[in-house]
Amino acid sequence: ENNITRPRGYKVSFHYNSRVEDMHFGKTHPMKPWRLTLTKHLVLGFGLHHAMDTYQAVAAGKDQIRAFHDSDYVDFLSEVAPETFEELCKIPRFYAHTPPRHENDTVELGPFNLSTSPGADCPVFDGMSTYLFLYTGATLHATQKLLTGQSDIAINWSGGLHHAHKSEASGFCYINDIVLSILDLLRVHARVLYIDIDVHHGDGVEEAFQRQPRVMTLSYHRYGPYDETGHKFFPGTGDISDIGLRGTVGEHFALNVPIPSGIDDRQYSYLFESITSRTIEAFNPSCIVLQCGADSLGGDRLGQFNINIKQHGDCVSFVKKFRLPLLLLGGGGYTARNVARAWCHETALATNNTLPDAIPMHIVPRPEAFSGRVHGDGKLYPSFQRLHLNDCKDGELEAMVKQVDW
Ligand code: ZL4
Ligand code: CA
Ligand code: ZN
Repeated sequence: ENNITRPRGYKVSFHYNSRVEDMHFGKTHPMKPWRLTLTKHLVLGFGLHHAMDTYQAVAAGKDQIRAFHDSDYVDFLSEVAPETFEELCKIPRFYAHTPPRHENDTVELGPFNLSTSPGADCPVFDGMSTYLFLYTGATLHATQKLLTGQSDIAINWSGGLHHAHKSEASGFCYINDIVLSILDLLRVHARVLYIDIDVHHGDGVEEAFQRQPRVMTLSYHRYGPYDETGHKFFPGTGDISDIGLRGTVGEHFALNVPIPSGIDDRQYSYLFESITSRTIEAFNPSCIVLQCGADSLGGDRLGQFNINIKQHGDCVSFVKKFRLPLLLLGGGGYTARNVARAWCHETALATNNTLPDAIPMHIVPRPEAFSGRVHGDGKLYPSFQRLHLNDCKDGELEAMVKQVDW
């Protein structure tokens, strides 16, 4: 099928459960689990599943999640639903975690920064617990495959939720599957390197390991002075001077690469390759976790970078060349068709396959098979015929990226 072959001399595993696709965060919320449906269909359509061991993820257990998260927070996440939210809010041990109200808050925030208001970053939605425990389960199983040596590269595009804190949801992230994975890796590996190419700062992972010299966190992200609306780009942290907690043994084991809007392929590649290679040389990790947030692509609904799928994938190839056990995770990505193209391309890179630019017609699912199916906001998404891997052309997107400052 389509000349897809298994890689020689190493093994790749793919961890996923299609039930995450049924979820929606709310009418116009930018996070669309539907992008994972698109990704899955491209991966299967190209026959890339023949090049990997594929595993259906099972939900993580509450105790596994307590390895990092607050016990009450885990209970709340496992019990919460739109119908139970109000009652749960009244329980004292949960109520105690409600953040103080800010006078210009547009949304009412409940315990742990969760909310049923439509404008919330972290809404409570139908099937939310299922979604959270599944993406976490997929990451933890992927981690297990790396630890046992059954996989050399393990992939979970539904994971990579880097903003979640110990007892607080943040920026569309509820459970920090990355922190949980690294905690498992630390049982066997002396040093773990975490690299984050999502357009946002990987603050949750950095914070969790700010005192830990055995984990080095390296995030590339949009960062800069206030924009014209008076806001900083989310989450507003990750300055170049931020290098881990001062005065602790963790100092110098965090690195941040703040980047202005509009960065192009050439500039990104220069930064990524010089800094990443120097970091690997100096830190000498025995395994790597790479968060591949696709909101760093040009034309992203939330991102402000201008890099192409080719360059995004080149970051994966560059890290892969070091031949260390590698966990590939998803993350952000808000222009669904580009997210799917990028992660499918990166699945091909991981398995040493090259995909044709255009999707051959015979593997394109018939569009009528999808019409009429409503995904959350009621809009029909573009059909697969438009998913060409070379759609995101160099320079073409410049006009879409606002040159705000710098
Ligand atoms: C939305 O349209 O900057 C949420 C969030 C909901 C539905 C309709 C409500 C309209 C954009 C974002 C009002 C929306 C106001 N709806 C949202 C300070 C903010 C408070 C919330 O890729 N308002 C917060 C989080 C970032 C903020 C980015 C990236 C995750 C990751 C890993 C997280 N939060 C201002 C915004 C919409 C919405 C439209 C939104 N939220 C854009 N950026 C944010 O790094 C997965
Ligand atoms: Ca980042
Ligand atoms: Zn992001």
